[in-house]
Amino acid sequence: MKINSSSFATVSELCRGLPGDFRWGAATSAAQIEGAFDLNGKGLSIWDTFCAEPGRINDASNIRVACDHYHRYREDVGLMQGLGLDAYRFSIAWARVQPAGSGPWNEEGCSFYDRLLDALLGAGIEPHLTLYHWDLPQTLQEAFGGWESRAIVPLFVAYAQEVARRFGDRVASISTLNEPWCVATLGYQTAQFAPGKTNRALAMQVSHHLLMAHGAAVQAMRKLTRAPLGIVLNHTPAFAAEVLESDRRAARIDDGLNVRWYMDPVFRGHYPADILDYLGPDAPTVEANDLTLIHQPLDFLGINFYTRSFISTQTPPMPAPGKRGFTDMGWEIYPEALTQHLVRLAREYSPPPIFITENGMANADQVVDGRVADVERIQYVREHLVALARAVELGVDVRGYFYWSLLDNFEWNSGYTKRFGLFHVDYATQQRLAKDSALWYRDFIAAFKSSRGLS
Ligand code: IFM
Repeated sequence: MKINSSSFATVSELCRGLPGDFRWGAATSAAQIEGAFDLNGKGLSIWDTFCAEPGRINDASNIRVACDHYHRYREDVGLMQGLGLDAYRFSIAWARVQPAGSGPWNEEGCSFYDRLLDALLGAGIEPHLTLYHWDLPQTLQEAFGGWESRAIVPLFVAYAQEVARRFGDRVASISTLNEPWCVATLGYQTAQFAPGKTNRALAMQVSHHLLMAHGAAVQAMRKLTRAPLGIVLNHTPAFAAEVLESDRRAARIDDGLNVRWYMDPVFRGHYPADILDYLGPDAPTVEANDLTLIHQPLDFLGINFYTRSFISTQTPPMPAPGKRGFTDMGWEIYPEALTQHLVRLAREYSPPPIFITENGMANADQVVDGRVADVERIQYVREHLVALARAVELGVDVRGYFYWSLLDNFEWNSGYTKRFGLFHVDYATQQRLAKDSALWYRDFIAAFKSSRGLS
């Protein structure tokens, strides 16, 4: 079935400024799709523990089976191939390959990723590997508090080195961390994510250890692999309501905590001074040379973009206008922020080439007569591609786009209640069904390639 061909023809035209070798992909992460939570020697992760705590996950679900990708990866690679994807972004479950997070490696766990990589390469799809997408081995959490201690850094480095040795020659890139802001803030300040703590000082210390682990792992992996190395950051640009004077100040702090707290040390070698002031006693302990370690040359920057944050200090706060509506996560749809933000990053940081490593929407999808007519998602993707293309026209070096997510999957504390996938998953049968957005994306990629004589 062809979907709405006029809309992708227009986008293809609007995307004419993108380089011919622009990568079209989709993304997932291990904990959200693999299942097989304790199979073949896999150790538990902090998300297994978190899911078992009453009240943590909205639908009281867990990640024991998820999308059963561990057993269905061939079928899933087939789905990617059917869409004509160039690239697939996935993560390694640390506890699958090294069950306790230190010590012996689990050959059966490693062989799963060997098979996955072989299947992807056989299908002509570039694998983009992420080392850490939130599923810390539980043993490390219990032994010394995981990211709460500097002791995590050498262990993460050893893990990264072994991954680089085993898989580095077959992957198109390695990202150290996915969204360290979420790990630190949602895991340690707001308790929405594992391990579920509420301590801002600890959250900031965790963010520092994450950044150190990133820098140290990049430095160590350079000697072992020629794969491009980078980091993936989630950016939610802050827009002030600009009703009160204080709105602008609050937006600057929000930006500082979400964007500059990670960009400044990675690309400039220091933390933002205004945020250190703002944090006061909650600022992390930083030792000599930590920032030099964090400030490593990178080959790419991954940006995950979903929405903006609208900052109002009024009581009650002024709501975001939401002219284009809100997703099923309640996130405002505001694609223009993507253009503005990319241009700002290029201007302020001169980063290496950027990949949009995640972008997508949760939608209240319904299967009706064997079809999911998710027009809202098609519209969302189209508008974000237009915004991305505009940034490229304005001179930003963006090399690829990964839709989040390939499949409906475990959406962390929302459990299975939010559907982000291009493919609908019936969790009772594990049947995958291409939504209209998947067919649109397939046809769009084909149109883009044919417009460049690539197919
Ligand atoms: O599902 C998550 C993903 O794991 C990280 N980035 C945001 C997505 C949607 O919330």
